[in-house]
Order: sequence, then structure tokens, then C-alpha cells
Amino acid sequence: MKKTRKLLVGLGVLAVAGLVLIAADHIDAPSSAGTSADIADFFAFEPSEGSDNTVFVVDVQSNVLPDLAYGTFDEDVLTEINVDLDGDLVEDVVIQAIPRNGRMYFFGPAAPSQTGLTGTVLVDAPLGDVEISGTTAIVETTSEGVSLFAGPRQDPFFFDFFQFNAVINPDVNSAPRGFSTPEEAEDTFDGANTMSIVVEIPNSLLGSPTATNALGLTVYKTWVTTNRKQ
Ligand SMILES: [Ca+2]
Ligand SMILES: [Ca+2]
Repeated sequence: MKKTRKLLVGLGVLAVAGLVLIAADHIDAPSSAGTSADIADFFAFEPSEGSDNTVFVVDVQSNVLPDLAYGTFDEDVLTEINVDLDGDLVEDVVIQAIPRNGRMYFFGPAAPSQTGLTGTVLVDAPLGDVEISGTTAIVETTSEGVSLFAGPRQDPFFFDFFQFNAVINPDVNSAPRGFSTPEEAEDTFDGANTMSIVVEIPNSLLGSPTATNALGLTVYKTWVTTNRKQ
């Protein structure tokens, strides 16, 4: 375990030195589309009704072929889950994940020293770490009841990408029948992977939200950014 501690210390030193990373966006952002910082999906949900936990799932990269998927997290990319508690759409706590030597290291939840897209600094609050999975899923659960996973998962995006492109083509003859029926449509991403980062965490560690949604229910307002080391 000496090695693990050294890595954590190494990351801590980076935090002290003020590791600043620049935020990216998902596939519509030219700076990140098709790169290792490309966000494919973000899910946040209660794992079962009445649960006191929240699950966050971040998929980075899409259409990763199984043979290429393993170990493809980018060590220069920090993934940040932003959580707004009070409804002003500014993050109050963040959970961060960054890979090193085959493991994913998680930090937070903690208040970030910088908010928004001006730059992201690693928070000095280790949460736990997990070996990046290959064909067998490895889940690590911390003493605080936080479960962590990082590794390839089948791409959850069901989409006939080629027919979509044909339909939106300005040449009206490219898809004269429009979209395919569900029976005829092909799931272009079937058999491809995304690289998933999953955190299941007790709500008590995130803090008590006062933000409300359109239905008046108290909610966490949450979004994800990827940040590439400059
Ligand atoms: Ca806030
Ligand atoms: Ca942020």
C-alpha cells in the first residue's frame, strides 16, 4: 500500500502547487469532440426509492471498440461532478476523478476553490480509489459507504447514427423514407463501449440541498465537466 500512499501524496502536492485545468464540454465543443475528454453521458439518480444515496455516472468517450477500451482513461483529464445545493447554479461541492497508473482516484465532496469554467483545481480531500476495471467489474466501497467504479461499459446510447445523418443531409434523396422503423433501425453503438466513472455516495456526504426543481421538490442540481491539464 506504500505505492498508493505515494500516489495520493503526489496528487496532494499537485493540489498545493495549484493544478489548474481548463473545462471542456461534450461532443458539440470543438475543443473536446472525439477526444479523451469528450463527455458522452451524465446520469444522476436515486438508486432505489427512499434510498439515502445518490449515484453519479459519467461516461467519457463514446464508440470505444472493446479491443481498445481498456486503460484508455487519460491521465491529463480530470473529471469533475459539480453539485449545486442552494439553487444559484454555482457549484457548492465537487467530486473529482483522475486516473493514475491503472487506478482512478476520487476527491471530495468538497467546496472548490474556483467555480465555473475559469479553471479547476484539485480539491485536497481524498475520497477513495479503485482499480480501473477490464472485462470484470471491480467496485471499491470505502469506510464511509461510498462505492467507486471506473472502466469500460457498453455504450448506453441507442441511436441509428447513419440514418440520422442521411435524414439531416440537405440532399432530400439521401433518406427518402425518413427515419427507419424501430424494427429496421440499427443501433450504431451496439457492441461499443464508453469509459464510465461511477460514484454512489450517501447524501449526508454531499450536504443538504435547498434547491428545488419545477415540481417544487428539493434536488441536487448537478453537471459534469472534463478538465485537461495545461
Ligand atoms: Ca450554489
Ligand atoms: Ca467546476
